[in-house]
Amino acid sequence: MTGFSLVDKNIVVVGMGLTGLSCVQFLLAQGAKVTAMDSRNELSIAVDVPLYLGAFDAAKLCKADLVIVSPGVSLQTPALVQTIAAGINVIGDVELFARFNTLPVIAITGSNGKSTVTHLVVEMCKAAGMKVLMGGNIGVPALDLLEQNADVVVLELSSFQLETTQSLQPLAATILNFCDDHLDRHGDMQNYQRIKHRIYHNAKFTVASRDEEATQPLDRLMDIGFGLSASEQGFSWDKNTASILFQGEIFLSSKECLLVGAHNMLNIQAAAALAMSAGVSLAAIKQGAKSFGGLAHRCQTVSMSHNVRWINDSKATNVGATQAAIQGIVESCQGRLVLIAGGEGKGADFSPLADLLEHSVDLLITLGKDGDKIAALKQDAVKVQSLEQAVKVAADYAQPQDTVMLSPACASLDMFNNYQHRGECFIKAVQELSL
Ligand code: UMA
Ligand code: ADP
Repeated sequence: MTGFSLVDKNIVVVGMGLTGLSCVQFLLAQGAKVTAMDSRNELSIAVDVPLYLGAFDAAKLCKADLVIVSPGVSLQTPALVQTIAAGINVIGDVELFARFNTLPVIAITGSNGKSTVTHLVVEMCKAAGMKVLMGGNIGVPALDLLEQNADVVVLELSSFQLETTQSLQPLAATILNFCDDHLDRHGDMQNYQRIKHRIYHNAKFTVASRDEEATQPLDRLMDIGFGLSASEQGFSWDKNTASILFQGEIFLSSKECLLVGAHNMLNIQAAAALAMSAGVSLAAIKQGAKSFGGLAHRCQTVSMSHNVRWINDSKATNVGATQAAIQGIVESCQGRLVLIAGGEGKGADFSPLADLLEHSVDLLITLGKDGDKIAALKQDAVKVQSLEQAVKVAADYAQPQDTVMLSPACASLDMFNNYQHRGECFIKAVQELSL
């Protein structure tokens, strides 16, 4: 956006995490007068601007020229409701990024697969010799990418970020899929989907699932589709040859890929469609897809001790991810499947798991705040108090050829710092079994 000056503007940054800190640095460099707020009572990091801790002060917010709110802070927070009602512009860091960015952007959202698709697109662009920047919900605040030279920026965007973004004009955008997630924050599925659809506003090319209409743009036809059945158009899947098709012709056999499971075949298709929109050749797309081995904490085999396969899928923080993980893993199970699930359910309905729990899972072990709700879906589920205890129960039960998978269908914050911490605790507990 040209002509948008921040010089001498009174700007309040709300939330002093990764996003807030990146906003403060950016705004200071732009010559703004910056104030920071965080609802914690203490902050262990130094901030270069006046900082107000504790309950947000609506009076201070209402005097600002602009308020930048971190994704983890709900717009329903009473002080922000008051600020918005007072007519103050409240935006997020991605909106600020969009107003200053001059590079082509590939934007990715969806309930599951965002990080995997983001990395796949990056690999495909790199295989084409492009200089590529990656950021957003993936852990690198979007503003940190400004001022860097590149051919393309690949952004993973959450519903929290899209809720406060209007000006992004992606070269290509996708909603990968939908399942119940973050309903504690967004209220209901309709509102959650409405927020995610903001990614298509002003997008040049749109990529969506042929199988899931809700992912498709509301006001135009999608440009490239992907799906789990064969199609003459876009990317698709041929069950008979277990291959990804492009315009009805075999493009890539699943055997050539390191990624496994139907959900990952969809992820490769979506990434291919996005990369193609950015001008990446089919050869480079194929090369990128073949070389990508997946990310930590997503269906990762972490031990084969005593011939039992232990899988860490700690990043499965919602029901859809755990469904995909069970479906993907069952195909390669030689023995029984033990599932460890539970945590902070974020208001989700767990009943879509019932069928898989009954037919594909032999033993269910649950823990965490909403563990009991999952346990109620399967007879003889074992409820435990800690992940270490869950691993012990699983180890006592498992025989050679069996698989034990941590795929919680819940966020981790009731018991752990984040999903990485939960995954690392799982790996440690599994490693300690063989000591
Ligand atoms: N805070 C308040 N009041 C509140 C809530 C939070 O003051 O009511 C403060 C906290 O005390 C803390 C700061 O805000 O100091 C944290 O801000 P934040 O929660 O927005 O987190 P950031 O560190 O800025 O990280 C965010 C994203 N986090 C969330 O959306 C919750 C990161 O995504 C993202 O990588 C990062 O920006 C860079 O863009 C993480 C995430 O969990 C991975 N995302 C959710 C998900 O994937 O499900 C959406
Ligand atoms: P996100 O960034 O959206 O959380 P990730 O790529 O990190 O997505 O994957 C998170 C979890 O979702 C993983 O545990 C994985 O098993 C599952 N998953 C990955 N891709 C898909 C997909 N296309 N559909 C359903 N689940 C998926």
